[in-house]
Amino acid sequence: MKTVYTCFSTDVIHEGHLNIINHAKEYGRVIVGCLSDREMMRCTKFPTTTEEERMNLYRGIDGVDDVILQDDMLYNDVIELLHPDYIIHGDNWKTGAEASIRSHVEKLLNSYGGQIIDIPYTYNESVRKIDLQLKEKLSMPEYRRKRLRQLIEMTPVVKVMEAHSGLTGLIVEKTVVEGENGKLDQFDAMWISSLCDSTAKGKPDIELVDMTSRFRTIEDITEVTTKPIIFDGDTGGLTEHFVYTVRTLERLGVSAVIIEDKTGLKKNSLFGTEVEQTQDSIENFSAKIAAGKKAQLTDDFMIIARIESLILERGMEDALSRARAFVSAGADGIMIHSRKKDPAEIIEFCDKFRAEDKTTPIVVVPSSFNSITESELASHGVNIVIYANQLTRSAFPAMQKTAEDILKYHRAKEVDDRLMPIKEIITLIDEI
Ligand code: SPV
Ligand code: MG
Repeated sequence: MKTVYTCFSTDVIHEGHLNIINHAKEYGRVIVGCLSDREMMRCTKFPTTTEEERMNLYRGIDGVDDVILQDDMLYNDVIELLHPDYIIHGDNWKTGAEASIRSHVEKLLNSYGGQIIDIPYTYNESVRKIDLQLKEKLSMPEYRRKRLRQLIEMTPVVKVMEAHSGLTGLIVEKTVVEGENGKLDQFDAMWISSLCDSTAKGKPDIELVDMTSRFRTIEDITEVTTKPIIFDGDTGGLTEHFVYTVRTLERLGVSAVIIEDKTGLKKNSLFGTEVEQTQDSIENFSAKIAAGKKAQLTDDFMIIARIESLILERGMEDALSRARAFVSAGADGIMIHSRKKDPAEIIEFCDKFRAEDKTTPIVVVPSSFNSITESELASHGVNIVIYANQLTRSAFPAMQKTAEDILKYHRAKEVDDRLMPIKEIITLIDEI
């Protein structure tokens, strides 16, 4: 009897999946692979059920003979194990990001005479409805909120990109690339940067854009995306105000707020000691963290303490003693910041902190120390890497140059070849 294999990465079975199984049955014994959580969130969607729940779901489908776990989106593990005669898939993987997976699978199968069966992808009203339900489930506050904690558990390093509008949110949501290893990759979460949120409004990054406006930015983003959000809470403001901010962020489905141990008129950290900045006392800032933790209603939400000692040149010991104190006050994570090009002081902090604290998540923002890779940072105990401002910094020069050139040439023809075609811009946004 021949073996037919298909890989599912879905939390809900619809007509399309049943169609695949019905076709598969005609070719032999049907084995369904359940794509592991780790791989599913890299190449399709974040799972809303556990691997075990999904495996049980697939086992219950009529015509399925066996279900196994597939822990490699490129199918290397299952092909080596099963040498299936056929791999069956909807023909939607012939285009888009998954096309590279298909051609990899085809090569593997060719090496021993296996074959791909592409069947027409089923897309009708009921499939569309289920897709929407899944999307809704992923984007609802209660699901989105807890996802950062899940990601910290599930992935070696959580990759976060800044977003400051619906459009930049969509870029973080949808950008998928094929990495050097042939696997697909995407960002895990979004950072709502005070710098970029302020800059988009033409305002300085000094806590001038008020919380109501910052919450509006969050809502613009949550309306069109599903990925979890880390909010840049600046200093958190007065403790009496911060507790309300925590409640609102939780309600909006934000996963974490990062507050920095500065006080008074905060300026962006990348100014370092070129501008006057006051660091908050350990006592005050610990009290702010403790009040925030006490105010929060869910167990999912995280309050992450950001330490400015290295930025303000107060030394490593100061940074470490603050980290200890803030964790004792209830902080769910520590963000250590630096504006040096060399990552040495960040690495030293991470190594020393990890030597005494094995579990509290460490967050870094490698804007200045940008030569170090995510995996190098992870090897020093970093859990979350935030790319805090790169979308804004790449968009600005492009827009400025276009404006200058139109002024220069008194027409738009000269800039046309660097513009997104009109056809693409009008179809960029999905209609509901
Ligand atoms: C931000 O993105 O607003 C930050 C990070 O706070 S930094 O600009 O590096 O201070
Ligand atoms: Mg900021």
